[in-house]
Amino acid sequence: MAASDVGAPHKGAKIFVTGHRGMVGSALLRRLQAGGYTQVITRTHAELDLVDQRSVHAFLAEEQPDYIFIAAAKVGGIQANNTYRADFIYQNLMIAANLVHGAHLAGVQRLMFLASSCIYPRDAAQPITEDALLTGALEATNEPYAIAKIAGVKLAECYNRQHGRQYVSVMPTNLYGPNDNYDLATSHVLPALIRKAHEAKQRGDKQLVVWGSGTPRREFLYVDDLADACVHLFEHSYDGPLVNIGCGQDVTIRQLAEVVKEVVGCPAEIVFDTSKPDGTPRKQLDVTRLASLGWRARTPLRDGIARAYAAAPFHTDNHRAST
Ligand code: GFB
Repeated sequence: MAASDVGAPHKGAKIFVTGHRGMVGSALLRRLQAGGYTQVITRTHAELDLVDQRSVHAFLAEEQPDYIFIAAAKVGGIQANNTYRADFIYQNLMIAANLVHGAHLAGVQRLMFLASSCIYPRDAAQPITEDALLTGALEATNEPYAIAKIAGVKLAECYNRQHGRQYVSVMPTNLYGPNDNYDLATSHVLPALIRKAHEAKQRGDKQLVVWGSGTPRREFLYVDDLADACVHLFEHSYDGPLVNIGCGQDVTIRQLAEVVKEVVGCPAEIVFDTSKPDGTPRKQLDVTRLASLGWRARTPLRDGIARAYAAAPFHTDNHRAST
């Protein structure tokens, strides 16, 4: 494993952040700008379709970035993953392959590929260490997404082995924060619960409907903490094996719903819709490797939820500000 200040990037390095309008990419952008990086480049989907090999390769050959953060992905919650299975596997495979191979062709020596904790086996021992990858069957609801992300991790690894590249993969846990997706049909659980609690409070509903049994456990990391961890690895020129990025603590979905209710100030009673899937019973990341590299999460869950709620597009203050 390598983490050193040797060859640490200079503030004028040309850094390409993919997916900068999404939750993760926008957090990376904020963090890099706050860190004084002066040449961060971005492209909207309309300007550059990352699924299109020819465009991506031409763009990278022309721009010659020093570093790429691969934060772009087709993402969604349990229902979106399970429903749009073809979109999830195809788009994520293409994004990873086009960017990794295109980076290599353009002579880009270093990049970071962001995978996800759901690529570990469904029944991995907890907390999940990095070496659990590919040791068992995947969770069915997100298998297409997981297969594509595993391919991305392996692509990076293969270009390192065959071509001496320094392509790093990180494994974030479940994320939340500003610019999250609040569409109830496609979102992850945390934004969904924030929105449901907000609307239940406004309407004076008696019940707050939570999917599944409430017993699955999930670990949640505030997205600005994730961005900070990624930039920490980048600044220390980390070029070792896969690194989990999490906070090291998990909660049940029921506990999460209780915290969200309190933060939002929603008095409704929690009820469970067990016709919806639970997904993986538990996926807590072991963050020993990340801690040994000198980083730990800072934002407590309750504070992060309060910040996410304050930034949500439907929050009263934001609504007033935008009308
Ligand atoms: O966040 P989530 O959609 O995805 O769901 P996963 C987590 C848990 O929360 C499941 C429950 O047990 C859901 O049934 N849940 C309760 C809800 N209420 C709700 C709700 O209103 N909306 C949603 N969405 N869930 C995803 C993967 O898995 O995690 C992706 O499918 C990705 O591939 C992502 O890896 C991080 O944590 O189960």
